[in-house]
Amino acid sequence: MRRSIGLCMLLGVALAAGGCQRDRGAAQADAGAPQGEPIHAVLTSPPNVPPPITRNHPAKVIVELEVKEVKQEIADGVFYDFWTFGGTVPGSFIRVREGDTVELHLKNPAGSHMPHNIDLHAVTGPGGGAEPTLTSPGHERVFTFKALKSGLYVYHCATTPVGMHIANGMYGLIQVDPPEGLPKVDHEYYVMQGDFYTTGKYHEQGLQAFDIDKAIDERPTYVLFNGREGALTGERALRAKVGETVRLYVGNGGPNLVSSFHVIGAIFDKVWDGKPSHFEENVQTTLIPAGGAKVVEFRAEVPGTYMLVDHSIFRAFNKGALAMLKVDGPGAPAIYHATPASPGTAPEQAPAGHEHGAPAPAASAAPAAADAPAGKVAKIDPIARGKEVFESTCAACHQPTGSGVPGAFPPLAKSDYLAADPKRAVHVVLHGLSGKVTVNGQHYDSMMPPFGPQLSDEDVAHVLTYVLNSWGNPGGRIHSDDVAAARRGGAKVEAAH
Ligand code: HEC
Ligand SMILES: [Cu+2]
Repeated sequence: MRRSIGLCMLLGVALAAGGCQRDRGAAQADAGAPQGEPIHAVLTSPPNVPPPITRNHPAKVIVELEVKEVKQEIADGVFYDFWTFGGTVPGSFIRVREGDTVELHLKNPAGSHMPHNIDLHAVTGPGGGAEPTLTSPGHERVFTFKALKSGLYVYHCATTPVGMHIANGMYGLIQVDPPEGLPKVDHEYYVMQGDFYTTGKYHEQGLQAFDIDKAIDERPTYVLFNGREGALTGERALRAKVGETVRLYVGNGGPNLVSSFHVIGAIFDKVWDGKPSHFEENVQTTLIPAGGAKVVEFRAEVPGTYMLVDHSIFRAFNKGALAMLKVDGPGAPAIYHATPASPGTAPEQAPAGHEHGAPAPAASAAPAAADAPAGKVAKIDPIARGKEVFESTCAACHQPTGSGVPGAFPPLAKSDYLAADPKRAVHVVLHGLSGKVTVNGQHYDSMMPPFGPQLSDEDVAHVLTYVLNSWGNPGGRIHSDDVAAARRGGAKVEAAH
């Protein structure tokens, strides 16, 4: 007791006198004074979450957070100068227990260009800690608060210009566990959405600067989970096994957009916002406001790849807001059973996880591309890369073997239309094709959607190079310069010929 009284006096400025009296009666509102030796918080990088708190008493918890300004890939071959808490977007995950007294150290290293601070939504008090943590490069500041209320909270930088600090990646999550803890699950993951504004277009290569006009107009170039297109796809997908329970801590850093968070093919058993014991059940899509967070839970029932998306769906397929959860294990035909397609009615190997004929995800979500070393884009094998783009983007219609589907999708294998003018195919992929076309003597009068908005110049070049060198086609090479020129030229192909 002497210890707590001593601490009360020490923190006299921060804690009201009433708080000190209450710790004798262990009032519920603030759970009393910290007990035992101070604890150093375990911080994790996304998608990892620190282990649950098993203590049965409040403690003093020391959190050491360092600001890092880092140049990182935001998409394949596209670089951005991120500002971060701990070197990642989103920042390090913090986990404490309700009633804990958190001593937060914010360090801003000497090499930084900006002052930074932190506003934690788990704080009760003006500015969430922003003012006492404002730290210039080369300094460290300390701020103490009591985590009064359990829940999942966003933290972010609140240094002017606030919008720019957030848009550059300065946000993360702090989970305040309830005193009784959360029910045990098999996997906990950390996923956070953010919108990004670059001067270049979507997938424009090289270092991209922040575009303040786009940010003010709320016209993001990228909408991403965990700060990079493909951060959680392919080899980096989240994992679970059939029968396991998955808990996602999902935040939205904004700065502008509200997320319609959805997992394609799953129904959330529980979703909560605020007090963990007050959850909703059987939720399909949950709104996550900018500066808000939700916890979602579900059980993996059927094996396969599940896409995590912002269901404002152009963001998912054209701006990058797409992650994956891969579930391994035995099939569950009583719950989900696919009748094999009769020949020609469906692609032979539809890429897993596509929602009802929705366009394939932007090709850069493909595993091999996600693993491409930074800055080595030029060394990509065009044929291998083109095959990936083809399988994720074109095969659903033209079939994995390029055979097409009679009456619906023309063949790309031995296509006389393609052979007659390979450069014309660049326009077809960029701008789409509609109206009457004749391929190998068969007439088609259908519509191919434009892929220009979702494929980079390189990917259009690679996929056509792959097509030209496959299935008995004449060979040849399309270069990204050809694609760039065709983009500038603009004109749509006149289908009838
Ligand atoms: C949603 C279905 C669909 C997807 C996906 C699709 N296409 Fe097409 N494609 C068509 C249709 C339909 C036509 C014929 C359009 C018409 O009838 O006017 C066509 C025509 C073509 C043609 C010219 C005709 C021929 O057979 O040579 C080429 C080349 C082509 N597509 C390439 C691609 C490539 C490369 C991709 C992937 C980047 C792709 N398509 C994705 C539906 C699709
Ligand atoms: Cu900042």
